[in-house]
Amino acid sequence: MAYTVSKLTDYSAAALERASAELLSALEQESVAVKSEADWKIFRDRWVARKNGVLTQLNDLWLKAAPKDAKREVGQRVNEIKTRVEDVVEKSEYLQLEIATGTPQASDIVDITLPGARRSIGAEHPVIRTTNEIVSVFQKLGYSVAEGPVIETDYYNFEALNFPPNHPARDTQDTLFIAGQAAKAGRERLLLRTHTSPVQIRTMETMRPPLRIVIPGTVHRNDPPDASHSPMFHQVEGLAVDTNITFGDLKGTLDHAMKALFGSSVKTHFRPSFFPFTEPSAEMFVSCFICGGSGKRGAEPCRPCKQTGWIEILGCGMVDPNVFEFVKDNGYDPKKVSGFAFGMGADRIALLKYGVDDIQLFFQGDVRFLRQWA
Ligand code: 2NM
Repeated sequence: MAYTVSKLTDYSAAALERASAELLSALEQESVAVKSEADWKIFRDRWVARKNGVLTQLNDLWLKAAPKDAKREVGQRVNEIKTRVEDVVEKSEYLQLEIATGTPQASDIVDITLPGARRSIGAEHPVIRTTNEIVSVFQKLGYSVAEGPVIETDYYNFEALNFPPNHPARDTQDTLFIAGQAAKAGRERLLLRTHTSPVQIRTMETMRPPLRIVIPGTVHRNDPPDASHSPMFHQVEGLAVDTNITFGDLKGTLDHAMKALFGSSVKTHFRPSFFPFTEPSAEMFVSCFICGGSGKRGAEPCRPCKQTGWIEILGCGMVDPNVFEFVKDNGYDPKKVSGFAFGMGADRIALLKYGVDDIQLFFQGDVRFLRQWA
C-alpha cells in the first residue's frame, strides 16, 4: 500500500516519533524502486511537488492542524523530515549511479560521446570470395571477365555448344525450363543456363580472336538439394582462342592456376573425359591439399580425396571445331584457330578450401556461419 499522510491525533513525542519513522521508511522504500528518469520524476513530484506533494501535505495536515502548544515540536519534526526528503530526492541512488558510471539511465539523456549506431554490413560470402580469387588468377594472366544472362535460350545453352538434340542434359531431369515456351521454336525456348558456357558463345559472336576470357556466374540444374548438390550453384569457366593454341597451353595454364589457388606444392594430373563442346576432353585432378597426397590424416582416412590423394577440380578440353562453326563468321574459322576451355564449380572449391561439409550452409544466409571467413 502506498504511503499517505494522515492527520495527527496524538502529539506526544512518542507518537510523533512513530509517525515520522513510518514516513521515512516509506521514503526509503520508494527511493530504491526508482530505476529510470521517468520513475525519478514521479518520485520527486510525489514527495516535493508544491501542489499536493507529501511535504505540502505535512505542512497542512501536521503543522497547520496542530494545537498551539504542539506547534513547536511538530514544526521541528516537519523541518527534519523536509531536509531528509529533499536530500533523498536530490541524491537518489538512480542519479548517483548515473553520475558514477557516466551512463545515461534513461533514453532521453543524450551522451554525444557514445559511438553512433552501427549498421551491420554482413560479410563477404565464401563462394564469392573463392570466385574472385579464381577470377583474379586468370586476370593476372591477361584474361578479361565476361558475364551474361542467367535465363538463356536452348540455342546458346545447348545447340551452339554441340549438344545433340536428344542429349540427356536437355532433359527436364537436368535442366530447369521456363514455363509456357512450348509455342516457340526449339532453339528459342528459354531455360535457366546449366553452365556459363553460353557466355563464351555470346562473347565469340562479338569479339574476334585472339580471345582470353573467364566467366563467373550462377547456374541452375534440376538436382535435389543435398550435402553436395544445390539447384543453384556457381561456376567459373574460361576460354582461350588464338592461332596454335595447344593442349600443352591448357596444361601449363591450369597447372599454374591450381598452384596459385591451392599452394605452389600441389601437383596436377589429367584423365580423359568427354564433353560435347571439347575434343579431346579431360578432368583435372589436384594432389590433395588436405592430406598432402598421402590419402591419410594421421591414422584417419582423408575424406576430401577419399584416400586417393587426388581431388577432381575441373573439366577442360580443346574447343570442338563444331563449336567454332557456329561463330565462324566472326573470325573463328576452325581451320585457322584453336582454343582450350575449362569449367569449375566455385562452390565445390569453396567447400574444400574452407573445410565445409555441406553446400546448403552456403545458401541459408546465416550470417553467423558466413562471418567465420570475413
Ligand atoms: C567445362 C569443361 C570443358 C567449355 C567449353 C566452352 C566453349 F564454349 F568454348 F565451347 N565453354 N566452356 C568447357 C569445357 C566447360 O566445364 C566443366
